[in-house]
Amino acid sequence: YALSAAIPAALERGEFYLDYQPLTSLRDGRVVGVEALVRWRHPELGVLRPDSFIGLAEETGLIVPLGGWVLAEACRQAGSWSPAVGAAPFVSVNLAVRQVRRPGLVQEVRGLLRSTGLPPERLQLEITESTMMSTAEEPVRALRTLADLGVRIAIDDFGTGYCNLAYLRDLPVTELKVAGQFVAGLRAPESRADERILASLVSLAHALDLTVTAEGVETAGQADRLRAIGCDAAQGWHFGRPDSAERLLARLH
Ligand code: G
Ligand code: G
Ligand code: MN
Ligand code: NA
Repeated sequence: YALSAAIPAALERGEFYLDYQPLTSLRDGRVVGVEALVRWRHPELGVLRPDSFIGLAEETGLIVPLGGWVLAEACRQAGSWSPAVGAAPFVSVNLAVRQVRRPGLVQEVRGLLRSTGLPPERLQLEITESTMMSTAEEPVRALRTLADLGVRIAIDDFGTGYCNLAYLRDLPVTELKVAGQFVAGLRAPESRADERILASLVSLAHALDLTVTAEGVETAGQADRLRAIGCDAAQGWHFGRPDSAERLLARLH
């Protein structure tokens, strides 16, 4: 708790920053999007990964100001990315359940799109299955309003939570991000189950007009299998580790 209590001062001192990990098209190898991943440059503890403070921030409610900063910073940076070759990538931002439940979410996002000039189609919001499950009518309306504006809505870590398929029907989802644990199984020749689960998820998603991004893709072999299955995009060490916006953009140019 000492760590999370330090979040407000750390926000004021500018100790948080964003790295970005590419989402790469399996069809043409283009970087179609980037996921924003927050880091904390802590003055005594060094650079902290999100798993060491996001959980605490969610418990204490400090995820609201921290997540708000992440959203604003991601929109600000992405708004400045001019298309290098073809379209500039969209930026994908993780939203905690408390951020989705907050009444002001639509206004916040609208304001950020206006002030940064980021087109709505270049913002993707990632929510988890558990966020969907615990989300009441009001937040669902907010997500629908955002989707109507053109903002993309992705379900993160799909397949690992309480996956109630009715939510795919009722929520304005545009993309499924399939959890890396299914992709890890593609390495083992005997793991036919993972490959069949992935192929079925891709069929389900495409039948519902959703795109599928596979997470945790670490090898060319996994990428080949995913391409054969019809998966749209991939994210993982094989395509690029999380890195600064500057280095990622330099790679794109
Ligand atoms: O950066 P890393 O690859 O260690 O990410 C670890 C986890 O932290 C991921 O599951 C990611 O979803 C989560 N995470 C990273 N940045 C954010 C953020 O800004 N907000 C929320 N809610 N979660 C984040
Ligand atoms: O939001 P999410 O929890 O999906 O965040 C992605 C997390 O997965 C981050 O912690 C990121 O560092 C991690 N990650 C990204 N690519 C890979 C990969 O290829 N393999 C593994 N094991 N982890 C990855
Ligand atoms: Mn994510
Ligand atoms: Na994920």
